[in-house]
Amino acid sequence: MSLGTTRTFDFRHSKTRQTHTLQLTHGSLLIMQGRTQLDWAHRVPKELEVHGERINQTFRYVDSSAAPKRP
Ligand SMILES: O=C(O)CCC(=O)C(=O)O
Repeated sequence: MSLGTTRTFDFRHSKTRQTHTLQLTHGSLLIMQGRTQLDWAHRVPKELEVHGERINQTFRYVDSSAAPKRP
């Protein structure tokens, strides 16, 4: 849940390197379900200038058995 200033949110697929970008506007609710957390990296990229404040509230279910294996 995003509250406040709009920020960019990026996804990059771990194998194909396909990317998606979206804007998290005030009141946005982003749900990452299925394999999203396993197959995609995500970030709020640094920006040179951000005007205003933003609060992000994240709820996570952590399933350690589904974690990717380290090489
Ligand atoms: O600030 C955000 O919306 C991103 C939060 C995030 O990437 C995370 O909780 O993993």
